[in-house]
Amino acid sequence: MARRTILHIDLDSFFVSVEQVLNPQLKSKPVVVGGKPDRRGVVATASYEARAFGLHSGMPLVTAARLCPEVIFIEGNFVRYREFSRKFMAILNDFSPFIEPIGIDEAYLDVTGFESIHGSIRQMAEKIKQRIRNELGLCASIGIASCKVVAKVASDLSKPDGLIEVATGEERDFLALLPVEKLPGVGKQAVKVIKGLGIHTIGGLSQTPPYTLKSRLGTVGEMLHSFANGIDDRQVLPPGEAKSISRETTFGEDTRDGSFLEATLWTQSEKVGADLRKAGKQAKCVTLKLRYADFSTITRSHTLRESVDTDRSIFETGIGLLEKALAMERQSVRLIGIGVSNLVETSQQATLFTPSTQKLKELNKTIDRIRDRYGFDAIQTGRTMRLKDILS
Ligand code: DCP
Ligand code: CA
Repeated sequence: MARRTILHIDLDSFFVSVEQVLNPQLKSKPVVVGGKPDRRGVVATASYEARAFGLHSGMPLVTAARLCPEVIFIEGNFVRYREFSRKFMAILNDFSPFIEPIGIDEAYLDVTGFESIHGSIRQMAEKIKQRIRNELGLCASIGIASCKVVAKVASDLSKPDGLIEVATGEERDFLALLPVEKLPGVGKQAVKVIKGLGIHTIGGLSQTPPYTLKSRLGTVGEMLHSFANGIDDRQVLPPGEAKSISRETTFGEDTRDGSFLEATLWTQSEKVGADLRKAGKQAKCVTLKLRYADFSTITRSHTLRESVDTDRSIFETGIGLLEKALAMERQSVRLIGIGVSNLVETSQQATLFTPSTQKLKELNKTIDRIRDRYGFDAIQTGRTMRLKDILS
C-alpha cells in the first residue's frame, strides 16, 4: 500500500468545553455534563479538572458528587453540541476533502501529499488546532501517522490540547509500551482474553502469533494483531450519501396470494417513501425485487419521467412491475422488495404539482410526522390493515 498521512482529530472534553465557552465562569473548574445528581443518571463527560478527582464518562452522578463535592453539574443541551460539531467538521473540511467524521467530536482526515501547502503536516495540524481555538473556543488533540489506528492512539495519548506525530517506520515502537486497553478495537471482553494469555502491552500483543489470537478472538484477533504491529489498511471514507433506499421481506411460506403481496408492497412503499422524504430526496427509478421458491431472483426497474416521493407513486410503479413479473412466472414468491434510486434533491424539482399530487404530499407529510412521534404502527393505512387481516 502506498504511503499515506492520516490525521485523527478529537475535541477535548467536548460537551463540557462547549458549556465553558457559553459560560466562561465554568472555565478551569470541575464540571460535569449529564444532569443533576439527585436523579439516576451518569456522567456524559467531565472536565479535566473533574477528571483529576477520578470522575469519568459513564460514572453514576451520585458517585461523582461523592468523589468531588464541589463539582458543578450541568444538564447539557444536545442541539448546541450538534451546532459546534457541524462547525468543527466544516473547519476540517477546509483542510482536506477526504474527511471521515466519527461520532460527534472526532474525525479522520487523509492529508497524503498535502505537506507543500502548509510547509509540513505538523504545521497543518497546528493551523487546524488554531482555527478550532479561534473560531470555536475549543481545544482539539491531533495524532499524525501513516494509518488510522496509530493516528487515533496518538491523539488519545496527546490529550488534552496535544499533538503527536508518529514517523513512518516507528509505528510499532510507538505502540509497544502502551497497555493493551489503549488499542482501538480492544473491548472489555477482548481485554479479559488477552490478559488471560499473560499479555499486558500492545508490544506483547504484536509478538503473539496471529493464530493464537485468532483461535481465542476470531477474526478480531487477527485484526488486533495487525493493529498492534501498526498495520491498518482501512481507508478514510467520507460518509456516502444514500444512493438508493429499499425494503424487502422474506416470507415464512412461499406465496402467490395477490392481495398479500400487494399489501406487503404497500407497507414497504410507505417505509421507503418516508425514508426518501426524510432525506429530502425524490427518486426517478423504482425497482422491484422478487425471489421465487427455487431461490432464483429477479429485479425489474422502471424509470419515471418525473421524480417522485409519495408512497403511492412508489407503490403504483411497483405494482405495475409486479403484475408483469408474475404474469411471466408461475412459481410462488419467497421474497419481495421495493427500492428507489436515481435520487435528486427535492428542491431541484421544478414541476408544478397538480392539486391531487399536492394533497398526497401533504397527507404523506402528516403521516410522517405522526409516525416520527409515535412509531410506524401508530397509523394504519387501508392496505396495511388488509395485511394485518391476512397475517392474523
Ligand atoms: N459521551 C457521552 N457518554 C459517554 C461518552 C461520551 O455522552 N459514555 C459524549 C460526551 C463527550 C462526547 O460524547 O463530550 C465525546 O466523547 P469522547 O469520548 O470524545 O470524550 P470527551 O470529548 O468528553 O473527552 P476527551 O477529551 O477524552 O475526548
Ligand atoms: Ca473527545
